[in-house]
Amino acid sequence: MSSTTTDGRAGLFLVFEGVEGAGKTTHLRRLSRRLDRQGIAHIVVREPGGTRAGERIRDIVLDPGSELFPETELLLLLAARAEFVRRVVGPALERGELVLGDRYELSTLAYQGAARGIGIETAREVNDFATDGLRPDGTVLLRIAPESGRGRKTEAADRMERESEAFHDSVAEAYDLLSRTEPGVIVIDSDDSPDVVHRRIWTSLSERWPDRFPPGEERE
Ligand code: T5A
Repeated sequence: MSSTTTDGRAGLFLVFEGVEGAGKTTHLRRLSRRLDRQGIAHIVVREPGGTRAGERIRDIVLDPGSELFPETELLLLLAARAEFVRRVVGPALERGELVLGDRYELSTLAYQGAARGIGIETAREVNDFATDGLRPDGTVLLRIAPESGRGRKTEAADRMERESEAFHDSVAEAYDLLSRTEPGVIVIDSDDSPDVVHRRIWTSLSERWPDRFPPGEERE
């Protein structure tokens, strides 16, 4: 069964957000495995990336050797997003698919708008131009203290992860603010075991979209 969202599209676009190491990738994978087991069609996409050009832009933005002004970083990320919404997300939603995204506009508002100092409203305006106003139906914000999230990471730090503690604190503060001011943000406490956090996520999603996330316990 496909649900029709408030703006009439057949698909459903849900985005996972949070600071570094909040568990977005971990929980999207787990959600995807559970949806597969239940035979519920979906795609998982990540940003920056998701298209050939977008993956190349991702390499530039995350390369510790790249020197970028905040404006350059914003425009690169949104160039990637312009491709991503037109080639991937928009067509998938038109086909009625469930699209699960690893980061989207809240990342831009928090990282570039707030932490880089461009301004949330300026970042939003450029974002709206890039996306033609395409909004997610819901955003799952995995909340964890930035130092705890960073403490979970084991791989070499990329360009964003190498930023100062103050930068990452500012990202976290912006997410907190946006969780109160932006529509459709579902805050999930992520500082718990993966099993507990997964149950929280599934329960929240099944309360809102039971046809895509059937209520009940997880069965392996
Ligand atoms: N960016 C992106 C912008 O600045 N502006 C934008 O507009 C966009 C779209 C993307 C970077 O780009 C920036 C933000 C980012 O800095 P990325 O590599 O995609 O770079 O970075 P992240 O999305 O932050 O990915 P991370 O891997 O850092 O974080 P995740 O996905 O939240 O965390 P995850 O799932 O990989 O987990 C990290 C570790 O923690 C463990 C996992 O096993 C893993 O080892 N873990 C847990 N451990 C204990 N308990 C739990 N509950 C755990 N959950 C996960």
